[in-house]
Amino acid sequence: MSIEIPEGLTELLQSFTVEVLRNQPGDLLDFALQYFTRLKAGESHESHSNARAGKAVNFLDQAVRIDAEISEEEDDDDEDFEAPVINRFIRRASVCAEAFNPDEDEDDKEPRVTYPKTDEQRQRLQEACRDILLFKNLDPEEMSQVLDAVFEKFCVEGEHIIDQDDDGDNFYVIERGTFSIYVKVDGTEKLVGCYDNRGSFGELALMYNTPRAATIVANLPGALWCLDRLTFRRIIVKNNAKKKKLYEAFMETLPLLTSLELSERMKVVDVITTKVYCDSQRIIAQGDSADCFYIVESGQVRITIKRSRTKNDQDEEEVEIATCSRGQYFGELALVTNKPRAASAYAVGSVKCLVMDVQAFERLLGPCMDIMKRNIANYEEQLLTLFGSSTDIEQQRA
Ligand code: 1OR
Ligand code: 1OR
Repeated sequence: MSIEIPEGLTELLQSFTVEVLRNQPGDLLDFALQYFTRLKAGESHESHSNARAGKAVNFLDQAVRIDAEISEEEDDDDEDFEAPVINRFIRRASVCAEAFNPDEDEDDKEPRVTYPKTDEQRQRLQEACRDILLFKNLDPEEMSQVLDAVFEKFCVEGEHIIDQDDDGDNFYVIERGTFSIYVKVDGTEKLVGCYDNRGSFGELALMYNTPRAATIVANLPGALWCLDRLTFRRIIVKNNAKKKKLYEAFMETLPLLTSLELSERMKVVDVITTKVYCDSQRIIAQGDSADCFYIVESGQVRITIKRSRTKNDQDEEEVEIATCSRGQYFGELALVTNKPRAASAYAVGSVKCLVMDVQAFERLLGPCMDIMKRNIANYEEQLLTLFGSSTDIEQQRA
């Protein structure tokens, strides 16, 4: 008895197998569903690869609707717009180094992703992204592309958003929820930090094409905004390349960073953002909880501390205790001691600071801790001179 092999079966399975081997999807069934659905819809591999001749194509690229293609095909028919289909669950099995040349305009080559959003979603998204340092230096057009490209993900308690050593798929901005950070130390996972309803994570693997450096687990049901790897690289990494050119020389002049290797100093550039303050603007408020570290790029910063005018008096005055100018830093004390801000900081004239978040501070500035601790010991001495007894110091710090 002979079994007849239907015409086309071999080719069909072969093409599918090639795509699987190319993409190494985490969820084979999901990948197959996407692949065959697209095939059925006539959006075959071949038709797309013709449209993007010369570029190695993988299935992830196929699933993304490309702006250029949309405009060619449907420019005059906006009403038929269809949400893009992106298999965001595909995890890259291996990542090769993608050199980034900031002088080359990648905009025309890379796919643009758009997830339509309701006004309510867009408002929540803008709120969540407001303080994300990596977005701070983007121009309005770049920011708008980022807002278009992110998609929402709801997570359940205990869900692993990222597993250490995996390849990087997305960058995540927290909409709500708390997330624990674990890092493997001698094979055992150690809790090293936590995100509490704000912040972002997952940028390192995408920036440096390295495996995930930590595991991130949702402690509660929560929500995240996810930015896919391609868009992250096209916009954020490109922006960082510009930043590197601007700040390379300045980094070399900072006494604080002398203990870092050149490559580590460049990583500092990747995570910093610039913030501008006008005259008298408060940068840090004494007693607040801390999440940032500052280096003065230009202008002067006045550090003040509150002091009671008389003993047992609630009436306080602010005394200037130090000024920081170009190349000096402040805001490290609360991060090192894990206490509220010990002093306030105000701009004198127009001030520009480089700002780094606490996670980056802990991750990158470990080797600079000796210098910082020496300085902190100096504060203690100055404080003794200023306030006299150590009991007063404790009161000031309480
Ligand atoms: P990623 O793409 O490597 C894991 O995926 C993410 O965890 C990482 O990007 C960071 O965004 C985030 N060391 C490494 N990654 C960290 C850390 C961290 N904290 C958050 N992430 N350390 C903890 C610092 C508080 C250093 C531990 C030694
Ligand atoms: P922070 O995170 O506590 C306020 O936020 C910053 O002001 C602080 O980190 C330091 O960077 C800086 N002398 C000089 N600078 C200080 C001092 C200080 N305290 C805080 N900062 N002190 C000596 C006073 C004569 C006070 C030590 C408690």
